[in-house]
Amino acid sequence: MTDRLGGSRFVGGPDYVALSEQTVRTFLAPLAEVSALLGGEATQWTVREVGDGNLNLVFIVKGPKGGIVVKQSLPYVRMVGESWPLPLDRIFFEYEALKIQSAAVPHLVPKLYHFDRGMAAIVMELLEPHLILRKGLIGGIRYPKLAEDVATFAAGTLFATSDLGSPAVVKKERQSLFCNNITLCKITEDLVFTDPYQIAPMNRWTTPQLDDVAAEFRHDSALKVAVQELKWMFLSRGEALLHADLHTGSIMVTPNQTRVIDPEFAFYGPMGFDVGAFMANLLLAYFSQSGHATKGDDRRAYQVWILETLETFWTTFNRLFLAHWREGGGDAFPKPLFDDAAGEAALDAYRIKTMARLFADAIGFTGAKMARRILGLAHVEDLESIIDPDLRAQCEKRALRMARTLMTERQTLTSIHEIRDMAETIEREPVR
Ligand code: SR1
Ligand code: MG
Repeated sequence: MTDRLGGSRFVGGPDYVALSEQTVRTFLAPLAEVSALLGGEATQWTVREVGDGNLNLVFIVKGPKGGIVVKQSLPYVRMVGESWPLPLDRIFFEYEALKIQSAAVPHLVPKLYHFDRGMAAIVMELLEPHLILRKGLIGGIRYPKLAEDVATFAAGTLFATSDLGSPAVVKKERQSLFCNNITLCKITEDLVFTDPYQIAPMNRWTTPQLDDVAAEFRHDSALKVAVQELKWMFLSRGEALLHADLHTGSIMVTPNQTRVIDPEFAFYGPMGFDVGAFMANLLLAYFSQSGHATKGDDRRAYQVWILETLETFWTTFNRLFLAHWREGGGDAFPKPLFDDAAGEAALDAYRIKTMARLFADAIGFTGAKMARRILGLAHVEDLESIIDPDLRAQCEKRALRMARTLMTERQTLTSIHEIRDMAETIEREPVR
């Protein structure tokens, strides 16, 4: 079997077999720690396959004492089928990334119980009663701690894995490992940065309502330069270990708790990509709200909450990242070089300038991650669940207008207030 690049990177064990609700018990029974967590006998365990993502199998297993989750890679893209093979070993990158993230922000990622590379499976904590954030946003639920928690996750993981927060030798070892996550990076390179801007077999959009705007995206040279600059950054700037798929389907929540899951796309890339991914998905949720309005709730108040969350997320990320940097810990900008007042002032001015650059990067990636969910292969439930195609297209056109502006004007948009104002203005104005 060959992958999309023509190579063979299927590093599952010779005994790899996709699990089923029937075989999960046999897989788990010999694992002492897992069996103890579940309690009772394997015959008493209930198993349910619940995966609704694009790629993998996910089983929830419950026993008399407790529950766990088994996540297993399939050797192909679940949402497309066996015609699109994928390396099983993506689960290895997910496992390695989860370990690194858990060292930086243990309270924000699931606990790991077992990893079986041959079976391409991770056994981990069952997050209950957590809900996938995207579903909560569609349902109009408020999460008071969300902005701060995701900012803590992003600032903590990005800083700790960058040259600002880790010794160069550690970073290089990790970078050399994660640079093998080639096929999943290529998915992003194609689906986020390339396909929405050309005729591609897997693209789809609400048609005929969006035909014109899709064509405009394919013919707008300034936009294509802007998105290719972002792609170049994604390809070449290994600043930190990214989650690299930080959308609202990769976050599980209760009103009091947040957990970030699913880092199988992890690799060393530009930090703004993770920040932008989260902001993009908040904005997609924002623009989809009129499609979820009911007689009793026009969702306006909820939209205000989403924009407040966006603003708090960036301001908290900015503050926390700067705080980490002022503490230091990495090989870049060693403290002894700046040990007098003038040195410290110069360094701090540079830190502030870097955060402005990171904001501009993040804003550009926000735009790219919004557009791909409307014009590319993989869409989002926020918009897809709007049944009336005219109403859905109206929400999508607004989101695309914002996406395009974010990509082409990212260097002149300097504050999160401007982003918030832009979203509110676009939402108010009639859709052409
Ligand atoms: C073929 S995979 C489609 C998308 O699903 C994942 O969540 C990533 O976002 C990827 O681009
Ligand atoms: Mg995922």
